[in-house]
Parts: sequence; structure tokens; C-alpha cells
Amino acid sequence: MVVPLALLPLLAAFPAPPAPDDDAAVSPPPPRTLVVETPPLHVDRIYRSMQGPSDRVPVDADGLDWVTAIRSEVIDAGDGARLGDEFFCHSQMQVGLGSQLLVMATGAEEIRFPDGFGVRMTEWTRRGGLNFFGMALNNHVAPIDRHVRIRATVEYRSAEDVGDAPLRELTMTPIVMSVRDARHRPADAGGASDVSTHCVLVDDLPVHWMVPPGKQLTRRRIDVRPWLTSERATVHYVATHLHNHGVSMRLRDVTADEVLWEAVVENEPDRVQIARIPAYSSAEGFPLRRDHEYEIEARYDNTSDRPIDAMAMMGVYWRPAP
Ligand SMILES: [Cu+2]
Repeated sequence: MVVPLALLPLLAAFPAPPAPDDDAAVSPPPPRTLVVETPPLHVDRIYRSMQGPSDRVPVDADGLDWVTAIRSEVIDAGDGARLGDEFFCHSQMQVGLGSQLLVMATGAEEIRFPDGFGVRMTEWTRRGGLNFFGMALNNHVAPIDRHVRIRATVEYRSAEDVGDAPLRELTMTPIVMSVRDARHRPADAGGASDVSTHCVLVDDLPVHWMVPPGKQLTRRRIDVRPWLTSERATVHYVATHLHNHGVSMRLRDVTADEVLWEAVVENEPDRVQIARIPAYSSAEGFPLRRDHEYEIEARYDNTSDRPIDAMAMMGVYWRPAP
């Protein structure tokens, strides 16, 4: 995992000459690895998104200062064998029961920041209260009686590892689609005819709603001013969360009339199951500005004959622009 596969042929073809001492002194050591696992979770029936068994475990790691990559997977609690990602709902590194620092979900099980970037954990590691939370899922297999764990493999560097050249620090902000309660829809709701503004909510939550059979488009204006601490910021990584039947989610700069990122879901060929939701990852990044307006759009296509549940979220990792 440490050496990108694409580089292996190059390394084989051009063996590196012995490094002079100067180079050896400045090249960073490879990342350290930490494995964290939830307690066993009992999967005993079909669980839809956000309804599976879940648990959290304290994360205690000396030197966990900069996270550069993290991957989640579901394993059998007995023999440790890996289960398919269709059993993975979501997981996160969080502070206590609150602030999410890193979020992974179905189809976006791995976060790997561009070289030189990371999420700084020092404060939370020192204070304690850092947790790893994981939730299982089961859309397909019944009957079932299995105990599983959600495992995270974290790649990180300590403050000593990075020395005088700290990584470029990223902060995660969730940008979340929300809809209105269909029961409170006024007779003349107005708005664009292609956009669903009022939906049947799950558990009365505006961020978790039902999609009737057919296509559905939701759209929401985003105000970045409450959380963007500088006039300009740059986004270097975006992880997107959608449920099965999700088609795509995009972030648009309304002021500049520009789509900044659109994640298009890749499904498994033979069943309704998200295989992958591509992440945005770039050392150059795209800009966010306090004086611009933004919107998110989520597309679902419910090809079944009954309502399905939906969410749409982008975990946006950004840093203030100089
Ligand atoms: Cu969800």
C-alpha cells in the first residue's frame, strides 16, 4: 500500500542509486500504521443505511499527529476474514460523540490525501476523547447471523517525523443535503419543477429522506460563511456519501457558474449496490470564497417499485488560502 502500484515498474527498471547522506536526512520516513477495530457488531438481518449495528472505540496512539490516509473495512469478528464492502455503512474518527474529523462511507472506504497534506490530530490525541465509530450494513444477505467488526487502518506521522516541514493542514466540513418535510408542503410550494424540495423524512430528519420510484433531484444553497474562516480557501479532497440508487452529487459555485466537483456513483453490475464513489483529490485544489454562493445537487434513480431511503453529503477537506 505504501508504494503506489504505478511506480513499481519504474522502481524495478531504475534501481535507486545509494542516497547521499544529505538526502537521507531530509526524506521523510514512511508513514506509521495504526489499526483500530470496533467491538463485535451482530448482523442478524437486513439493515438499511444508517440503521445497522454500530459501536465506537477510543483511539489511543502515541504520535498520532498527522493522518495522511485511512481505510475502513468490515471483518469477521471470529476469524478476521474480510467481508465485502456491501456490509460497510459508514465510519468516522470523531471527538467524543461530536466533531467528525474524518468520515468514510459505502463506496468511499478509503481517504488518501494528496502528498504533503494531512489532518492534524495532535490536540485531540493529547486531550483524549478521540473515538473511532463504525456502523455495519446489510442490504442483501438474509437469513444471516454474523458478528463483524469495522476496522480502520490509519497511516499517520508524528510531529517528530515531520520535523520542521509540517504537512499542509486540512479541516473537514460536512456539506449536507437537507429537504423539507412533505407534510408541511404548502399548496403553492413553487420552485423549479424538476427539484424535489419536500420529501417524506426518515426519523423526522431533514438529512435522511425517502425517494419514490423514479428519478429525483434535490438541490440546496450552501452558505460557506459560517465555517470558512478566511476570505478564500482551497479544497484538496472531497469524499461523497450517497445511499444505494444514488446517481451523483455535485458542488457548484453559483456566482462563478462553475461545477467544482461532481462525484458519479459506480455501481456493481449485477445488483443494486454501490461499488465506488470517486473522491476528489488534488494538491492544487479548487477555491471556495466567502463572497461566492454555492449549491449542492443530488441525483437519485430509484429503479425499484417502492420508496428507498436517501442521504447526500460531501466531506470537504479544505485549508485557508494564503
Ligand atoms: Cu447515510
